[in-house]
Amino acid sequence: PTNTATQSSVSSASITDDQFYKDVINGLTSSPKQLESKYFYDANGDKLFQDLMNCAEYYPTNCEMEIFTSRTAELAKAITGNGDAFDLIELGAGDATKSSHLLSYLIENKTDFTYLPIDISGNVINYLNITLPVTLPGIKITGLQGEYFDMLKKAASISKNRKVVMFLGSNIGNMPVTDAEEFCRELRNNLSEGDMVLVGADLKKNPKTVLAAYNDEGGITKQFNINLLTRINRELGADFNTFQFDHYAMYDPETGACKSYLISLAEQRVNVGEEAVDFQKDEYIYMEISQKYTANQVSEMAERSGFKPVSQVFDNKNWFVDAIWM
Ligand code: AVJ
Repeated sequence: PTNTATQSSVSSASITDDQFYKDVINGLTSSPKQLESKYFYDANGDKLFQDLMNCAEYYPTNCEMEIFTSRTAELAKAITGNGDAFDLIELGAGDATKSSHLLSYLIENKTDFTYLPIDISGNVINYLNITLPVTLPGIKITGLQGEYFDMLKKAASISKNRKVVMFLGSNIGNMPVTDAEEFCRELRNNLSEGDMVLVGADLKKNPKTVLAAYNDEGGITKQFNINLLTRINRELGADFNTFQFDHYAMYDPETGACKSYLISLAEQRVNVGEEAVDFQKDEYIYMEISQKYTANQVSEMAERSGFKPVSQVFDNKNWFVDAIWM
């Protein structure tokens, strides 16, 4: 199929230097083809993820929300030290709906802390910087837009306070197990003695429950994946025909890996910037992993990456855990 590309509206000189462009070309010229799920979150992707969180099948947000609303005191007790000021850093803060329950509890209890949300999305950081001082009067907030470790280093250069790093929503699941472990080790290396982390992980459960969350009846997960193709079209002057791709999700209860793919419905050529990418019919693009763990595997990961597991807080169904490590 031929599409009418609109590359004239894009200055390719700047685009080819762009990290997004490099990552997309790299992924689409690899075998098998892949794209990075961290790029799902443009303004449209943020909105689609909001829709996902509101859809019946997508349970992780509700589970962690239950932990943050009904076990707030426990979480606060675990992370509050001797009363000295500390920095509460959140990696991938999103709209901070979960953490705001903890923030509100800490403020009410006159805890001395500064909230430093870090997110790849500039929309998200602007939103938090503007709305949180209104919804949570008295909050000290410094939003940081960028990659996690760049911004973590920046946070450490701004303040020498003890750090508590939150990594919620099972965002850790968007890495394969060995990468997640490496990520935790790097996190540990960026922290000091006495610093803590609060990691949210989605737990292994009935495989049908997991699969349904990533294969919803309403097709929001499909749109969420397809939106990355639309983003590539718009931002990188590509000509994906989004109707020629379908979404496929699978969950392996043995490994705990839940993976999403986009399947090419036809033999087709897609132009991305200066590159032509050929697809076989039925060829897949590997889009995302959402890894599930047992509670023990979460503690093992802590230990293997140089942390000490301190405590674990579960929702009522034991579908999700917020683990505290030192
Ligand atoms: C935001 C990474 C936690 O993997 O469950 C939701 C993203 N992908 N549905 C997840 C997502 C498909 C989500 N995280």
